[in-house]
Amino acid sequence: MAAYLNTYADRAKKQINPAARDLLEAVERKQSNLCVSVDVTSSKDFLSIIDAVGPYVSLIKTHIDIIEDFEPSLILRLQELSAKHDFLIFEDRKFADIGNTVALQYSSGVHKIATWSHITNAHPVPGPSIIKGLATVGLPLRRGLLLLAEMSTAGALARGAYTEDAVRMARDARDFVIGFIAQHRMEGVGLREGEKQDDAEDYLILTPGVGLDATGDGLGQQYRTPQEAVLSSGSDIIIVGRGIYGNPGNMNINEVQRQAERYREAGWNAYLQRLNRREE
Ligand code: 5BU
Repeated sequence: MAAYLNTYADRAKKQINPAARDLLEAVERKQSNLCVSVDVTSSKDFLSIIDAVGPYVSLIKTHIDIIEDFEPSLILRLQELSAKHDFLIFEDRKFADIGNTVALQYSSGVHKIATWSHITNAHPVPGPSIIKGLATVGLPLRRGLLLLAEMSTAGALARGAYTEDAVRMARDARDFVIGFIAQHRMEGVGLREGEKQDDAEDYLILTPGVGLDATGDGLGQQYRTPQEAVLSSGSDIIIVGRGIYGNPGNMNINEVQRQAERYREAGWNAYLQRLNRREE
C-alpha cells in the first residue's frame, strides 16, 4: 500500500524533515487538512483573517510581498497567532533563480522569510541548484521545501516531462524537499530506467485551486472541490483563499470564519473517506 494512504499521525512518525513532521502532527491534532491562503494587502485584514480562521487550519499560506504596510512587527503578530491557534506558516514565495540569489532572497531583505516561514516553495525550472541554494539557508533552521510540480492555472507549462523532472529533483534531496504543490500524487512519476517505486516514499501534496462554489476566477484560476482534490487526486492539504474570505474589500469576518469551518469539514471528511475506502 502506498505510504500516503496511512493516517496523518502515522505518516508524521516517518518523516525525516522536521517541518513535514510538525505539519502532519498539526493536521492530526487539529483534524484539519485546510491551509488558508491569505492574499490581502493590508496588515489589518491579514491579521484579522488569520485570527478568524486560525482554529480551523493547520497551515497559513502567505504572500508577504503583497502587504502594503509591511513592518517587521507584522511577523511577530503572525508568530503570536501561529502559537495561539497552533498552525504552521508557509510563505508561497515561488523562488525561481540561481542558488546564490535564492539563498539571499530566502534569508535577507526586509522579509527574512527563512526566519519565520516553516515551509516555502520553489519552481524547479533552474534545476537542482535551486534546492541546494535554499537548503544552505533552510536546513539549519529545520525548514522544508515544496517544489512546484504542477499548477492550477489553465494552460500551465508545468506538466509531462517537466513534472517528471521535478519529482526526480525531489528524490535527490529527500532531507529538504518535503513534497509538491500539485494537482495529483507523484508516486510512480519520473522513475528512472530500472528504478522501482519506493513504497515508503511519502511526499506531501499541497493543492491550490480549491473552491466549493466557483469553477474559476476569470484570470486562469481553475477550482476543484476538496472531495476531488483529496479523495480523487490524493491531495494531503487543500489550499483555499478567496473561497473563504471572498472580496477583502467587502468582508464579514463571521462569514469568513463560517467558510473556514465549512472547508475544514469538507477536507477532513474527504480524508476520512479516503481512509475508509482503503479498508473496503
Ligand atoms: P484562491 O483565492 O483560492 O484562488 O488562491 C489560491 C492561492 O494559491 C493563491 O495565493 C495563489 O498564488 C496560489 N496558487 C495557485 O492558486 N495555483 C497554483 O498552481 C500555485 C499557487 Br503553485
